[in-house]
Amino acid sequence: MKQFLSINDVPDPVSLVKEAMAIKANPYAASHLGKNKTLGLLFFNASLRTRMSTQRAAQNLGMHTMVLNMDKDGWQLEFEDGSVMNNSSQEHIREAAAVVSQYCDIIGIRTFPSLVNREQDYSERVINGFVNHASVPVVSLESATLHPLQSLADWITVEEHKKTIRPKVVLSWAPHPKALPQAVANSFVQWMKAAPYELVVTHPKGYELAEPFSNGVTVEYDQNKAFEKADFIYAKNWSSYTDYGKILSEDSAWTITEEKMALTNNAAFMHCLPVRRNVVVADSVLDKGNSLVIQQAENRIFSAQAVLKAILER
Ligand code: AN0
Ligand code: CP
Repeated sequence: MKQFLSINDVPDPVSLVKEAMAIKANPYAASHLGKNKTLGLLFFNASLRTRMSTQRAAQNLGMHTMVLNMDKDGWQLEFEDGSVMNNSSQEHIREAAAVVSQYCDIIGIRTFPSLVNREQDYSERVINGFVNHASVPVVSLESATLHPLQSLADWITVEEHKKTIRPKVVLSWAPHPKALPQAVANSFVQWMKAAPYELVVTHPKGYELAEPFSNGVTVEYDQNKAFEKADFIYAKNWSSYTDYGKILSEDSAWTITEEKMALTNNAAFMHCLPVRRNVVVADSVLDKGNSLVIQQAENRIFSAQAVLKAILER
């Protein structure tokens, strides 16, 4: 694998899921592969899981890691070519990406969207800036539009817990007081389309996801109807793509409650975390036996490890 920005960088996603599950069963089998290799993790935004699970994955492969919180400790980057840098930005992406490439063998980038400038966000200005100017592979730790390490972990989790050959997986929008990226939802849809599952997406009108992620996906605007016969409920809030970055609804009728879960085929509950309790999902759903949120977070190690291993072996 040359880089990991989306599922499009994965030649065979089904095999990658199998590989991640094999790594989970035997996590130290390749503990010398990363000897004398360094993974640099650059965070432009907050993170708990990605930060820790990706470092753990690197350690399991014998790699060193360096973490830089770009938002607090880095220089403010400029992305425009030819710009006269007499304003707030202090360092150009051209130097920054080239320099980090001298210290690291793989670079991970977390960068959220502005949720103001749709064109700029969907052009993936920040992560593509690193791809274009780094001389080593780049891994997405959640970019403006996608969160592929999360989606891979989610697929592993469904595969581990499915009770039928072709389970029904429902991605449900849920309310949230702050505008959030579409990245987790976009990415989940993109990966689940490649999985041998039935996928249904449910959200209020106005929350349609961007093409090409959403094309061909079944959208059911009635959440109760979508939940019928569901085996997995994956909850996530996202802000509007069409009315870009806006919160169009905070309707608590969309909160995932035990009453909602009772409409399903005894479905497991999933969320990428962090989650706002009793806004996105009721305590009782999170604290019940069929919540898989901790298992998803655990699987973030093996999703990252499978990706780093494939890049080291390239
Ligand atoms: C982020 C998001 O929704 O993209 C990160 C999720 C992994 N969530 C929040 O900022 C709460
Ligand atoms: N799910 C996830 O990516 O969590 P963090 O934002 O804490 O890394």
